Amino acid sequence: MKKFVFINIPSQELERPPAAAAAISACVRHVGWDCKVFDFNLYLNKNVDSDTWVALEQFWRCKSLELTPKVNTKLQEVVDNFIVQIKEYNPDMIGISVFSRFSVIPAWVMLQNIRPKTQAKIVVGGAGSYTLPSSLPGLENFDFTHKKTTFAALTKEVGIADHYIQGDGEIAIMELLQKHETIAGLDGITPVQIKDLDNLPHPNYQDIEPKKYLYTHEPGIYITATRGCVRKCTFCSVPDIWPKFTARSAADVLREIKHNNKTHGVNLFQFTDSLLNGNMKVWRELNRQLIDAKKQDPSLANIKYIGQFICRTRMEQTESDWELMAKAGANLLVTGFESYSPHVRKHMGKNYSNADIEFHLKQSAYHGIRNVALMFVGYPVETLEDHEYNLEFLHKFQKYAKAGVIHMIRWGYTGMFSDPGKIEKPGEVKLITDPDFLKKFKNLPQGIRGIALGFGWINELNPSLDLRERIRRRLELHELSVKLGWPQTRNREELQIIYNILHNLNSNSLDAEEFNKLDTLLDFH
Ligand code: B12
Ligand code: SF4
Repeated sequence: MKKFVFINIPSQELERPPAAAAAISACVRHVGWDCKVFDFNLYLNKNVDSDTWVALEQFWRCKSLELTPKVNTKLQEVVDNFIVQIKEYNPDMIGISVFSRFSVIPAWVMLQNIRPKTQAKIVVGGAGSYTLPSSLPGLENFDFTHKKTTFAALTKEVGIADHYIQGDGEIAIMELLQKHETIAGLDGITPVQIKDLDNLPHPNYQDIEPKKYLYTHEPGIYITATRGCVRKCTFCSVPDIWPKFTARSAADVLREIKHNNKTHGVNLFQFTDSLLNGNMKVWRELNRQLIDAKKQDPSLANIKYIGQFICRTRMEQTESDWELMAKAGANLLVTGFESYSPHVRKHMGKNYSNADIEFHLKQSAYHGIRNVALMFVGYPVETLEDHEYNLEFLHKFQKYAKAGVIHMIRWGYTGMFSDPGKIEKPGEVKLITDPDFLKKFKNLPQGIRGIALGFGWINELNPSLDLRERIRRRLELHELSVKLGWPQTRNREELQIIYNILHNLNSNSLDAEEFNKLDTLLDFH
């Protein structure tokens, strides 16, 4: 029997087993190959001390410029030991999974080390593998502006991988192992979205037992019920990645939930979907079936779920939808309200009203469902009046933040747009970029330089919203959030990036000095 190794690359959170490993290993076994998952993320974490882990994460996230010799030596030792295990299994093919852009550097290290030590074919996949490889050490002078290449394509080009798969991996990997002639998504061929999610093998966790992960409260599992979205918001890449919203049947999703509850004893399910409530009919049905299953089998009573959610208009939902969700186990909804200004939301392509937001939060409060509120600061059409709405949001819903109904808020600074063309609208948005930005960021590490360049825009039709003003608004919202006791998520990292970027604007007309002490000026509690 042919053998496949799936390697999960850091840096990823360690809360739950990686979903891609479970999905792809199931497909590999489905076509008659033996498969073993090796989670290098978990292995590394277990084999280095916490200082080394932090140093590695910082470097991979482009927050530090280099690793100390001590950390480098330790990393090399762990990589060598890890590869010994792979060699013992003696695979015919190795899959390398690159979760996000923060996995690009460690994936490069793994490939360079493993390639000379194996005869196995190597295939690279994952959302991080089709980002620009601009963070890779040694490629500082590579001209990515003119030679657009993805990390995955580069690995094939330099010979450390044989293939790469872009987009959803399930069908593509099965076809690769079965030696199909043309495979959508393989080696630069345009990927095709999977239309029938019900017929894919269910993800399998036999090698990545959820209880072995470093969960906060209880072990859990990722689950995917839909791909794509029913909306097309200007700033979002989801409709480009998955042009058609596709949902599994409620019955198939429930089968997977029950199986993982019985096999691994997990009650917590985190949906990877871009939104849970994309198709209200399917959504209601899943909740109903979960409630029925809980009634029939009391051992399922503690099942709960978390996932991303959209705020819907009052017309699209009823109070009983919320009751259904609560009974089915809705625990945490990550909801992109995005702005409290109707004007900004309208431009984004979100047509719910402020009364709809209030209804959403009221129902959540009534049923004890928590929310993470995702908000944008400095969207190109945002005026001072719009910004005032966001400040009002903090005052108006403070009671929900204090009560835990809004478990966290994230004020996302508006940086780079994946497709600026989708934002531009005659009479409203005409984006121009400061041609000097590249020069101004020459002191930044490559990985952060990419992010920094996304700061260079200005909307010619709303010129007072320049970089300084966008950051001022971001800081004002941060400070008011702290003052009013709002729990915030991920803001330290984001504000530090903003700080570093300002710090490096050495030839900019902006006076970066006043932000130099940002770290000590700002209260992060
Ligand atoms: C859940 C999630 C999270 C969770 C959990 C992450 C985790 N497991 O560690 C949290 C909130 C913690 C998170 C964090 C981040 N995330 Co996130 N996240 C997601 C989300 C919503 C689902 C991911 C998932 O599990 N999907 C289900 C699995 C099955 O899909 P998958 O991993 O993509 O794998 C499929 C294919 O990629 C492919 N594949 C994957 N590996 C391999 C390997 C081989 C060999 C093959 C053939 C195929 C293959 O096949 C799989 C099945 O189709 C996605 C968006 C999305 N809807 O996909 C974003 C997404 C992956 N995240 C993203 C980002 C940027 C991040 C962060 C960097 C954000 C930040 N600034 O901090 C961090 C970094 C992660 C970290 N260090 O912890 C980006 C990645 C894009 C990029 N180019 O970097 C995505 C795509 C969102 C987006 N559109 O921007 N994330
Ligand atoms: S609703 Fe969310 S996932 Fe859908 S397009 Fe808008 S931002 Fe993207």
